[in-house]
Amino acid sequence: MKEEMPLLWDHLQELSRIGRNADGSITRFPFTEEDRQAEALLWRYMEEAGISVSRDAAGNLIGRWEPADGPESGQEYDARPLVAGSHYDTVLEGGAFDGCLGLLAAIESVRCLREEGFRPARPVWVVGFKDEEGNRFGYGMIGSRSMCGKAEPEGLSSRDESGITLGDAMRASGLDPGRLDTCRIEPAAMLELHIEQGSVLEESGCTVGAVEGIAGLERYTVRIEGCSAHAGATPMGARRDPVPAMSRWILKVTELARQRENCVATVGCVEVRPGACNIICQSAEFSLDIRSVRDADIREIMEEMAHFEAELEHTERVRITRTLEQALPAAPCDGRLREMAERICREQGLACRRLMSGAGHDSMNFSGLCPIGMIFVPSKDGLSHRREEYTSREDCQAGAIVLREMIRECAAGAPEERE
Ligand code: HGY
Ligand code: MN
Ligand code: MN
Repeated sequence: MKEEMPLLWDHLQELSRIGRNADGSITRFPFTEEDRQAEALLWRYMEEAGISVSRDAAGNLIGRWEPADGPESGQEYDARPLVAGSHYDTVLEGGAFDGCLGLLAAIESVRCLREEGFRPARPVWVVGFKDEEGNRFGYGMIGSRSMCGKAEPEGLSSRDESGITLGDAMRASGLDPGRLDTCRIEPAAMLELHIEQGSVLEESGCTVGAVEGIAGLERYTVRIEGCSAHAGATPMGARRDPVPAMSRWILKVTELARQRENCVATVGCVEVRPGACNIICQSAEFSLDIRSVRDADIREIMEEMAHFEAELEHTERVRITRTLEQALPAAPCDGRLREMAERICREQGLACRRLMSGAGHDSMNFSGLCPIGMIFVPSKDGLSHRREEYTSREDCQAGAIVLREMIRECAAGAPEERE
C-alpha cells in the first residue's frame, strides 16, 4: 500500500537514534545534549514541512502554520490556535514511539495538508512539549503545564541525581524559568496521537483507540526513618527497622488499588540506607505513582494510607513522611472530537474502539482550557517504557492519517463551533 505520509517512519527511526543505549533502549532526558540534538532535528523537520518554528520560555518547540489571510483579511478571525503534538523526551531506557509518534505525525499532517493546498481558517500549531516524562528531575510536563498556565514554581526546584535543579537546567539551556507565564496560550482544541502503552487495542484487534479520558495521577516520595543497628546482635523485638515497615506500606497500597477498577499503584524507585547486608537499615525511601480515572479513588486511598501510616509508626516504631511531588486531575476527552475520530476511522476503514488512558499525557493539562481529542494506536504486546516498545509501520501510518483528518476538520473551524 502506498504510504500517504512516507516520511513518518523514516523520521521516527532517525529521531530514535538520538539517545540510543547499547541495549537498544533510548534515554533522552530534557536539557541534555541528546535533547539539544533532538530539538535541532525536529526544528529542521518542521521547517521542511513549511512551518515557522520558535521555542517558548519552557523550551517547547512551537511550529506555527498561520492562515494565509489572517487578521488583515478583515474576515471574522479566531486567533485561538488548534494545537497538535506530543513530547519528544523519553523515560530512562525507554522506547522509540512514546510521544515521538504523535509529534512527528502532527508535523507530517501539516506537510501533507499544505502540499494539498489546504488553507486553515485558524492558526495550527504543532508543538513538541518539553519534559513530559519528568524522569530526570521528578517533576513532569513542565512544557505543557507552562503552556496551560499550570506550572508550579516548586517544580523548578526539583533536582536530578547530580543535584541540578530543573530551573538551573533551563537557564543553562538559554531559557528563563522566570518567564514561564509567557508560555500561556488560549487554544481552540488540543489533538494528540499516542501509542496506547497497554494491550487493549491489540487484544480487541483494533487499529485506533478513541480515548474517552485520561486517568488522574499523584506522585509521592515516602521516607521511613528507623534506627540502623547490628543485623546479628539486635533481637527482633528491639528493632526499628524501616524495611518491614516499607514492605507493609507497599502491600497495603497495592491491595487498596487492586480493589478498585481502573486504579493502579506503582512503587518504581526504592532506596534503602546505608544498604549493607549485615546492617539493619536506617532509612527507606521510595516512590508512589497512583492513578485512577476517578480522582475520588486516589483521595480515598491516600486518606486510608494516612491512617495506616499512623498505625505503622506505632507498631514498627518508625517515622514516616510522605511528600506530594506531582498531582494531575483526571481529564475527560471531548465527546465530539471522539465521535469525529470514530467517523474518520469508519471513512478510512479502520477498526476503532473507545478506551480510557491509564497513562498520563500532555493533553491532560489542556483540560478546562479547550476540547481534548486523543487517539491511540496499538503497542505490541502492550509494552512501553522499555526498548521493546513497538508499533507497526502500518498502525503508525493509520494513526497519522486519522490525526491529519482531525486537524483538517478542526482547522476549518473550532470543534465547539461545529454543528
Ligand atoms: O507516566 C506517564 O503516564 C507518562 O508516560 N508520562
Ligand atoms: Mn511515557
Ligand atoms: Mn508519552
